[in-house]
Amino acid sequence: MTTQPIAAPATPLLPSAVSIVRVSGTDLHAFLEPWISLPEPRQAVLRWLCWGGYRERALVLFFPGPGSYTGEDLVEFQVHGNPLLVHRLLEHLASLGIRLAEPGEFTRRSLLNGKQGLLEAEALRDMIAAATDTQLREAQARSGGVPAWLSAARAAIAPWMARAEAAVDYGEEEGIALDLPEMLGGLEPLRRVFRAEQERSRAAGWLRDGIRIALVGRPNAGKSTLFNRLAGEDRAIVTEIPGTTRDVLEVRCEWAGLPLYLFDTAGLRETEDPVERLGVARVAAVLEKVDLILHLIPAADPGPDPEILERLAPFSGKVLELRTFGDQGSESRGGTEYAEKRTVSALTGDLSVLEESLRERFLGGQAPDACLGALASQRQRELLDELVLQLEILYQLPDNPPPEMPASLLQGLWALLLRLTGEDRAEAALDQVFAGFCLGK
Ligand SMILES: Nc1nc2c(ncn2[C@@H]2O[C@H](COP(=O)(O)OP(=O)(O)O)[C@@H](O)[C@H]2O)c(=O)[nH]1
Ligand SMILES: [Mg+2]
Repeated sequence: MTTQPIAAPATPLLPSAVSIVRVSGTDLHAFLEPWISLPEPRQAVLRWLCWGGYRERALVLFFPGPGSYTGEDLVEFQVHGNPLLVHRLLEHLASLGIRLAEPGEFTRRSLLNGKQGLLEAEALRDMIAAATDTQLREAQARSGGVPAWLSAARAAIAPWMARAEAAVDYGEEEGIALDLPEMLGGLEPLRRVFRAEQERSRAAGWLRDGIRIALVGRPNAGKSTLFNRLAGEDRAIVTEIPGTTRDVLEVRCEWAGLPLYLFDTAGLRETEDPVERLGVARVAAVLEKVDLILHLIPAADPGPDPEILERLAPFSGKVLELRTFGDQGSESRGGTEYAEKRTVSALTGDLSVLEESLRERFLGGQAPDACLGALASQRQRELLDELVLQLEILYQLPDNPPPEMPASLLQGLWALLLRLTGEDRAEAALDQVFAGFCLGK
């Protein structure tokens, strides 16, 4: 297939040592040779690039298709890292008939040319976007493409699909029937694998996307101290003066292997101070959007503040109460049974109870590493959920159904498997995936 050649900066447009401009197309000689002679394949060669009054000495590489990243001819210009120079070079390439690429278009071409699959492309996109160590490792764990369990699922479903279709086409005259109980027995291991992977992918989704957590509680409950402790840096001001934190502070960090977005909030209380009041109002918007609300209650308090409980009531499903000041003696902690539950100390860093609770809630009790390699993006998780649903419907079929019923359900499963790996070439799905890419990848 002939395509119009594309070009894009592969490096950020910032003053830097080197900028790379990449060009991909089915026959780049035709477009570039009138201007420069291309070097031998896969050799870095210095060339003077001259156009419109500019004179740039660049390193040029040529990767002929199909053995290139995109599967097409690929040329890389390594020029001095001046953003204006890169713009001028791209303009010149445009005058040669090489247009600016869309975000992700290089990878999209590599996909269409069979150089990589959609799952690999998604892993690549997520790897580039990863901001914490766990996110980086999570994305890298998916870089191998189609996981073994998915290939096994296809191998398990294919023969049943063939038999179901034969039963539909020839059943009556040839006496071919589909033995439903036998099939359901045969697919039972797959059913277990799907469910296990669904669990793992829920957890992997949190690792990929990060967990948004708001810290709330009465003034001086230790919110900012915990915020700083989890973030590993002194971001929020901590004093013993109630009402110190007035705005919502946000930090992105990784703690206990979990990528977190933390929101430190103003203490939730009625206040006359107009600035503090605005801070309290902002908390409401944060509570809406977070995945978890950590309600901090000093262990010496007799219990949670009723006014705060009332404010948190609409979010009760995502509130976790934590007792703070766990380092202080149990007498000063009120000595009640309530005070002993879920106690942490931000001062000493004894936060094991919090770590355990987060793992329980978001990773199904597993360690972050146990979730690596599972399907993780929203697109992948939604398709996996649908796979599980579809397979369950097979198990709900009445006895001796007409063969069309299992046959169409199996075809549905098959279509979902193809959509997951992008082999159905559905443009809408590709658009969704590649919208998240940066220019030049
Ligand atoms: N002993 C002890 N003091 C703490 C702990 N957490 C916070 N503090 C102290 O309590 C006071 C209020 O803490 P701060 O984090 O500003 O509370 P906030 O108003 O909820 O943000 C400060 O003097 C902190 O040093 C803790 O776990 N143990
Ligand atoms: Mg504070």
